[in-house]
Amino acid sequence: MNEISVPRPNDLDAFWMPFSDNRYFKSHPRMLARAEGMTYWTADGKEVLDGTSGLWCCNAGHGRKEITEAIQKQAAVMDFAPTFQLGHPIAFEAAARVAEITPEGMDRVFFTNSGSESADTALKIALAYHKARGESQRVRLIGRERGYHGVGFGGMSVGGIGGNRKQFGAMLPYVDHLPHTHIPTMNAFSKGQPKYGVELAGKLEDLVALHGADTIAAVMVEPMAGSTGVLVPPKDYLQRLRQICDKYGILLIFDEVITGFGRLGTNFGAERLGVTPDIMTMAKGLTNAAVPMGAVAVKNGVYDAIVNGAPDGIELFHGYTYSGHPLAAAAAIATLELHKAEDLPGRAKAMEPYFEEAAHSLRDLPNVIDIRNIGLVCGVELAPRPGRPTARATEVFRKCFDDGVLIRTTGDIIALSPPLIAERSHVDRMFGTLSDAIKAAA
Ligand code: PXG
Repeated sequence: MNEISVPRPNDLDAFWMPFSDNRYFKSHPRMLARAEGMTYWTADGKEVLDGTSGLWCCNAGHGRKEITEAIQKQAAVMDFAPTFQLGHPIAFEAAARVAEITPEGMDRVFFTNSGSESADTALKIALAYHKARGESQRVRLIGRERGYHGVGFGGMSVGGIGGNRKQFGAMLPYVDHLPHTHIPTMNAFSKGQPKYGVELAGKLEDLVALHGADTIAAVMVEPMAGSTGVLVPPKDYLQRLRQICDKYGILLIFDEVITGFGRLGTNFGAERLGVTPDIMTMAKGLTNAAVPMGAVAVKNGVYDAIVNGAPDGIELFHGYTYSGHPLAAAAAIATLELHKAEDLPGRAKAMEPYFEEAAHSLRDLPNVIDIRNIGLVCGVELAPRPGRPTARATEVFRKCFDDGVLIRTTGDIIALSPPLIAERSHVDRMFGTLSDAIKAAA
């Protein structure tokens, strides 16, 4: 193994870390220095089992040779080329590969560099679509409480996380929200889709009555809300949202940044949950996170309305310097090949029952108030320490890390979302270590 240069503590000042307690981290640094398969190694050589696929993104496991080599090869052939009014073959190939696995009829793909950019791109496409069809009064965007759509102004506004908004004052205007679907009194300890809550989709009818259907451009939801604590949609909820959107000509956007690329045991959440949106966002697993890349896939009719309906010249005044970046495109193609060759969504599906049982085996531990799961993801919700929300989960996180397992926490909810290559022995270790940490935090 090569020598890894580790910054000395007083070198930590310059990097303003994202979504982090900078002061705590810089006095208690936890550095990851190497990764392979299911495992990270810390800078001092300790092994840590990756229970979170990095940040829900390394679905094929770490250090996949096929992806690394594709990136290296592309970097040597052509590092960068513009995609504004020019093209390079690999970007078109990557888009075609994505279109191969999106739901039928969603064959047009716009490239971004992140989930946040994908969310904002999707919202802009929805607005441009209605304008192109002569309905420019449709400017209202509907999100959902506890929705996460990244940190751009569009995604932050349509998203439903108070903590992410409170520092920033004004949001996008003309935004409203559906209620979230988390009803622990009815659905605690559900396996897969919970039974109760379909009627919450009917709240869209209330927003239509309030604002007028002809002012609403789109509804954006995560098929399964990931980062706010693994909120699995109630049975028939998404079907009902789809029906109401159809009834009123409202576009349905699925944010598949987490649910895409096998996490739910299918290529996309849309497939697993049986509902096709008009627009879907993706990122993370698209390149296995080896190079940043996001994408937005749209129904062909959405593309046609905007592109074929436009006068000669640029049809959509939107894009990024790095849309379809050659290194990202190479990584995406190699990743999608791996997904197909190893049937990673199928592997996740095959592991789901074992993972589900392991997750629900924590049910009787102290302070566990809910466990929920679908595909290869689960949320374990803990009762907060009185007067100190998040403290208990933070203790669990730190103990798990010290004991060699990486988990993710949000509030007092623990999320596990391992790479789709996880074996039973990995699942056993993850939940065994988590179980000990929950007992220790009693
Ligand atoms: N949409 C969804 C559904 C996401 O989960 C984004 C958009 C934004 O993606 P970018 O690439 O701009 O970060 C995300 C990102 C967590 C966690 O701990 C989740 C995300 C990012 C970081 C941490 O749950 N999701």
